[in-house]
Amino acid sequence: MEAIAKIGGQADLFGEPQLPGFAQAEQFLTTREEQMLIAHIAGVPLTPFRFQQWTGHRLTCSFGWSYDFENGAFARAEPMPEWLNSLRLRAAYFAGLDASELVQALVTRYDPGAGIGWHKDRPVFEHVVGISLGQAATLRLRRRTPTGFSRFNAALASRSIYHLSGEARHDWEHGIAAMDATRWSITFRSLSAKAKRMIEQDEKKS
Ligand SMILES: O=C(O)CCC(=O)C(=O)O
Repeated sequence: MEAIAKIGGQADLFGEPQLPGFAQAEQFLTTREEQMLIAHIAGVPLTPFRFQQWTGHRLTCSFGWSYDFENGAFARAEPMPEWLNSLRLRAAYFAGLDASELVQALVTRYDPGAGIGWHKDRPVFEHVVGISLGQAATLRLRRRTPTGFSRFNAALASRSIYHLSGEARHDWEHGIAAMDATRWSITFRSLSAKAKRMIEQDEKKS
């Protein structure tokens, strides 16, 4: 499985990502695998994403670890279900990671009209590896400059995968505009050094 680094739908023939830390590949899943994953997600207890007083239109469920945007709590969550095991292995291979590092999986359903606003992932997480199902979307990335923003748009075809790390993950914000048909995503995350230290300290105390 050779990953071709792409951005904005343009293949980079030299395999170098045009935005450092961003890589993606299309046709990561077959149509049958996509349908099976969507069927599994139908059995997941998804709940509306909540941020303080605000309820988002997208529905989510965390496995492994969860970050609660209402109170900032970072805690262990339900273990990853078995049906995510082989996907996690393949996602880790794509990202050049060991599967054991991808300890969190966030399953998200975006119904028509739902998207995700500009953000950087929480500092407790490090690598982000996302798989897209259903409606195609555009991952928008932006970084503040002295005069405004630098921007990149990356097409997220259904059944494709992307990896955010380093500069793309830490220095750039990302978001997805609202879509007019349902999209699902499964994002795997590793923990940051900071989170690992926090967990170690907590375990020593208990
Ligand atoms: O749905 C996606 O692929 C992106 C999700 C995302 O940015 C997030 O959960 O922080």
